[in-house]
Amino acid sequence: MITLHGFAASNYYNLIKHVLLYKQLPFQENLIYGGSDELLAISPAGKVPVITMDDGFHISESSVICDFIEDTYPSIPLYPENTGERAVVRQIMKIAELYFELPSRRFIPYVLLGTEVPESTKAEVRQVLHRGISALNRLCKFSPWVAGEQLTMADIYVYYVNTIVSTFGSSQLDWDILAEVPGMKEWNNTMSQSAIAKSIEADRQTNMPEFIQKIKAQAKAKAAKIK
Ligand SMILES: N[C@@H](CCC(=O)N[C@@H](CS)C(=O)NCC(=O)O)C(=O)O
Repeated sequence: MITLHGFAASNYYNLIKHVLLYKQLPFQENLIYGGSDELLAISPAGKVPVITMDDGFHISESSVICDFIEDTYPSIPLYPENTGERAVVRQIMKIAELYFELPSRRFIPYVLLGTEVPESTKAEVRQVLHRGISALNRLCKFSPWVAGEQLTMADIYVYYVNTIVSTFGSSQLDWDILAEVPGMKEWNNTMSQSAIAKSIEADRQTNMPEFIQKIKAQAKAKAAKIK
């Protein structure tokens, strides 16, 4: 059976969990947080999610895990058959990661430590997000799914990216970023209504207090070391 390592407060973890559930693959969850030797032993960058296969093979990096799952378990496909169309799905995922997810994540350390985000950081983030908005405007179809008629990996990927983008867009930039891509809010709402997305959201909310406690304890330990 596949083991999915990580924690439910992580949107990256949740996107892989959504893929496994969508493809109806049996898996077990192993609760593990960042910064542990146990995690470094299976994830070169010490990041979650990671999956472990029955034969002890470990793989990390969400988009790589998505491809690996699809290649290993092609039934209930999440990529189109046509190679060009597959590439477009991956292009949407990459653009969402680079120009939506990663800039939005720059706010996380400030929010967790309860400190003000410098205006210069906000300006840099805004600039990258503008690039993401204009790229996704060109690429996303919402007819009815992100890449067209078939629900693909890009739908699952962008949906979990958007959890971070919309949270920090509104709290840090006072900006409804999803509204900048016509059709995205309606599609996002459809995605949130699926039984899989709802169960993952319930698990996220359950894990959030423990995750925040963990991060605060890690920050305290770091500060004590510096002293
Ligand atoms: N590039 C990685 C990023 C994953 C990532 O940032 N995971 C976060 C949780 S959402 C993490 O492991 N943080 C722990 C740490 O940085 O120590 C991916 O695509 O999977």
